Amino acid sequence: MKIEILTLFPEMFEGFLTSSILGRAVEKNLVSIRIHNIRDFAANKHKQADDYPYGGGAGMVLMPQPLSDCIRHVLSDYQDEEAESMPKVIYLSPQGKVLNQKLAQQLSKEPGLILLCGHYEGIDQRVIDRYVDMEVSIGDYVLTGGEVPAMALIDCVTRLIPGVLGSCESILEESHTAGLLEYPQYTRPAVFNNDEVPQVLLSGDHKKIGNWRRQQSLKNTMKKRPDLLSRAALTEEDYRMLKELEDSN
Ligand code: 4FV
Repeated sequence: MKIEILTLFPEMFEGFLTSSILGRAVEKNLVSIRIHNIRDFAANKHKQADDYPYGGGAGMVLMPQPLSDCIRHVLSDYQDEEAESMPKVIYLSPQGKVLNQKLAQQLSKEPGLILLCGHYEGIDQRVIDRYVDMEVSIGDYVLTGGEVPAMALIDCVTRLIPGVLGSCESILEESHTAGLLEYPQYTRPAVFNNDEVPQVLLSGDHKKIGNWRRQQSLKNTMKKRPDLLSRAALTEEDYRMLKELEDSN
């Protein structure tokens, strides 16, 4: 997957693109990421890229010329691509479709993503109307810029690309992958501050461990996110476990 990041603050991505899982994915050429400084495309001699909003109001809006020319520059690298291979232009915005695991899975199948990071009050609407394929939000709150949302989107999308994570199982049982929250995780030592790891996890009995983990997922979801239960793909055994959990409360 090719990812193009358009931002006024390239320095915000230092570290993020070279660390951890994403850093290794880039090293393995599973993901390629380029950062484009919108300010470099400002036509005025002062390299101004934002201005006051028409109609008044607080804050600044990203001007259409620098951002449009930056987008056109990036798109020119894809001019020979077939339509279905063109990267999706995504604007990170509180007005967007809220990012969840299902959307992340959909986006992980795209050949490329062009991520527009607004800042301050956002970007000129004419850029959205002309170039944006999809607005995506990371939640119903307002941030200073789209850079943090872009990092969140890149993280949750790229880890779903085959080969990025060591073991595909780690995706299958994660929170929200199957519509439930994940079970509790433990690691060495088996006893820490007199707190013991559940014995079943030390038993080596994979069937028992699997059943315990499913029960814990259901318990976690029922307690923390009961709204997910109505949308989850549950088996008859799941419903039996849920009934047991409800009866034990
Ligand atoms: C945001 C969000 C967000 C609004 C104006 C940056 C800010 C400026 N982006 N999910 N919530 N963006 O608050 O994606 O463009």
